[in-house]
Amino acid sequence: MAETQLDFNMKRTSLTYLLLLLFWLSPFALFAEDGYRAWLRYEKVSNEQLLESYRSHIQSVYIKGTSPTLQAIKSELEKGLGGLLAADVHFNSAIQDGSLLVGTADELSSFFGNELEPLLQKINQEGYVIKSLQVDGKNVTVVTGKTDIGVLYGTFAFLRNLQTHKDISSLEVAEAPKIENRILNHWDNLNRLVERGYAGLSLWDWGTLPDYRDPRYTDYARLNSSMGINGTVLNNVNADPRILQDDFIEKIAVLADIFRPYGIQVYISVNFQSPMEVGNLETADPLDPDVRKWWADKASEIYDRIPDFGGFLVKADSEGEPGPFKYNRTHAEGANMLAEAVEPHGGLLIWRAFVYSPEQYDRFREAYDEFVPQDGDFNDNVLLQVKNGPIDFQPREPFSPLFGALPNTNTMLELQITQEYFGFNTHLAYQGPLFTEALNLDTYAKGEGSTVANVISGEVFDYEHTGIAGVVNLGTDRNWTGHPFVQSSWYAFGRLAWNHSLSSEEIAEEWLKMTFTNNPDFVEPVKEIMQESREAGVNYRSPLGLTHLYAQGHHYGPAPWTSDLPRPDWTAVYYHKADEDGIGFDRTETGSNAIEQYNEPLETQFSDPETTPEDYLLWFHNVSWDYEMDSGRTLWNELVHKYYKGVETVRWMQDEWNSIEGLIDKERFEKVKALLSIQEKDAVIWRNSCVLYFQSLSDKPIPEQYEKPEHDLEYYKELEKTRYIPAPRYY
Ligand code: GCW
Repeated sequence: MAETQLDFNMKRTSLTYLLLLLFWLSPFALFAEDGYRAWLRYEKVSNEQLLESYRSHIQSVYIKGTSPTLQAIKSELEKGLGGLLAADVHFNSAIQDGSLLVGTADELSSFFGNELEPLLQKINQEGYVIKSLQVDGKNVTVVTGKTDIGVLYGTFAFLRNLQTHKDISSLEVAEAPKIENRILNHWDNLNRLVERGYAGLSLWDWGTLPDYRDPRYTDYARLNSSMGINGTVLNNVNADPRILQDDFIEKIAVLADIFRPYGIQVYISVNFQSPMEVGNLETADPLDPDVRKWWADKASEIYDRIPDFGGFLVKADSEGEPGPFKYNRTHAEGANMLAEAVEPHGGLLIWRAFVYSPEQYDRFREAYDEFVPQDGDFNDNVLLQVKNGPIDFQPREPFSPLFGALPNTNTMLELQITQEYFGFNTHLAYQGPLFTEALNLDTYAKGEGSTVANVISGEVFDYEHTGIAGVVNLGTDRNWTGHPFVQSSWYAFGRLAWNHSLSSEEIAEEWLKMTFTNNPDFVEPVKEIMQESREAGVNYRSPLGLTHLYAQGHHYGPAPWTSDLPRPDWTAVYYHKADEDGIGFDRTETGSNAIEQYNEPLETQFSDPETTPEDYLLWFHNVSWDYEMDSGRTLWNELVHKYYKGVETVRWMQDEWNSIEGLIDKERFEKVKALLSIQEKDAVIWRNSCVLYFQSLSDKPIPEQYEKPEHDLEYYKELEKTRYIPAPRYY
């Protein structure tokens, strides 16, 4: 009896296992996807023919070197090839047909002599070469570079070919980054709340560091390194001085150890007042010898623990953060003191140019007016970090005139990946088109072709150091970014930091293939959605050069009526200047004359509404509601048209997304679908709030063909006060 019972139990257990196995093999389980792997999913290549071809080209791996980076490469190849080819990866010490040779050019030179020289000459220390060639009559593929890190980047690039189903039979690639420092900025507070972060808590679990090394830190490094990101600023620019305490330095050192094999240097944001806050000094005056010594000692302490520490990032005399002004010192004096502290160790000092004060009549002018007179005053290891636009990461801005105006100051670009002004984690707003637009705008600093990208890569002026930064919101959400598509902006930033001549479209395509599927029935329509999504966001929020119509503080919904705040430059009316006659900020000679900050021919172009691109019209001009636009519509009708178009595009995005149902996993399909429906509702709120508010000033009708706003203006004003805002209060 007992035996029978046992038998039965065993059968039941086996049956349970069998059912479980069947479940895991079922499409539901196979497609289970939480987004954690992001674009490094390494799913088996779905096309059988291609799979066979890949298997024949990669039969084994010959890897030379044992450094931690080479070990990271080996483990990535195990994961990557193992997954993509659905086969065990054989590491061989002999070369055969179908060998993948991986190692630095020095290590591998015995195999190919000088054959790779012409390609190697095209790359720098971080670059890589991938080439199909013959060694001793065997067909092999080489992934190499001048350094281990170059080989790592090459490995990721090689895997990307497989992930995106490219032909790998005759590869010949030589790639190297043009920008030296490709850095993420985390606005993470030490209490783990992330300023403008919408994806959970900070990744850095300071409470369990340095003892616990969360495996997630390594995955973070892998994802970033796969794009060539080589630096990360761990904490918020609104910096807590405690980051410089010994206990934090220990914690940071562990993160640096984890990131090092992946070529990622750590930086921290520091508070200018630190010598007083954590150092017991009575002043933080940058010219005071004790203060200078304090910083120099602090830097030495850090470098003792972290020899490849990147340096400091500083937000000073900006939005209430302390800085040199209190001591009547200049930005350059403040920056140079810190630069001298890190200089003996090879560190960089990154000083932000995000400054504006309530006294200034036009916030647009301020950074230029403060920094241009100091061009040439900054030390060689200082980089000035400038946001792409003159105001603040708005859905569309002209470029900051600082780009192209600082021949003697290393100037780097700051972009925002986190969607502070694009609907947080609920709206789909791929930033690729914004980033490429920002990079490709021409400053005319040295004639045509002096694009922002060429300025920041040191091609226009001879900069000592170059850099690009992306403010990112990664958090503890399983998928890192909250909205699955914010991953695409993180990816776009990384890819453009490596190669700014890529198009947003090709990046979107690459990302979609790696993150979802290579199926063109999915990739094509969703790529279109991504490409349109930024413009949709501009249209339903602030078309034609309007800006900053946000509800204060959180920046989620609209409040174009805001007029009464402690600082005028935090109100919306400051930016749109609408009244019964017209709308827009006059930045020509009759107004703030900010356009004088641009080089010719831009100054002349922007001085006349007729020659100003309509996308920037209200950035530079106050025009009448009846002003005639290119379309033949009046400005009022065009404005209404754009607002309605923004909502229509979101509805079109919904339809397109619905059309791909069944082509990807249910989890992500359903999530994006639900988020698009939130976005549609929000877009309608934006449109109605703005159109009704501006109508209260223009006194013009909403043309017949458009659906009437559901509610009146008062309703939307009230909504601003009562609505739930989907973000943490970090302040
Ligand atoms: O746009 C503003 C943000 C602040 C941010 C600031 C900055 C970190 O609203 O949250 O502070 O920019 O860039 O310093």
